Amino acid sequence: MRTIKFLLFFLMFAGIALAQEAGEKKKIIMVPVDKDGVQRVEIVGGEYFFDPEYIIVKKDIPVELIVKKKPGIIPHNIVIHSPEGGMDIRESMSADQRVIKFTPTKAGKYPFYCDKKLLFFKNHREKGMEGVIEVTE
Ligand SMILES: [Cu+2]
Repeated sequence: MRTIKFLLFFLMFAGIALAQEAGEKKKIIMVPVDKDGVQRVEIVGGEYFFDPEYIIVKKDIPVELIVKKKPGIIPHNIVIHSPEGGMDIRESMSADQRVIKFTPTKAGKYPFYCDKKLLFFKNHREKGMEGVIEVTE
């Protein structure tokens, strides 16, 4: 009887965990092309996230990432190390907006992340501060 009770409890918790995972939606932004032919998107970074965390842009059209850090003492940056896709960026983030310009040259999915870390702690990317730039044809 005890074993069954334990099993039931276990299944209940496992069910909750699964439901939470399924309910965790990614914020996906399809970046529109402005009248001047630039794909502009604002990205906010903080502990420990990027918002939005998944952006979709078109190939061979200039992109401007307008990046901004949530106020706070913890430093953040944004790194996109994908020269094969026309993106090799490392920019520190501040509470003032900064504009990062590039033109993606190859379709694919490329990670962006913050690689700051404090002493022996995990870096921010490992704490969840990462996202994806999807470049489409
Ligand atoms: Cu960071």
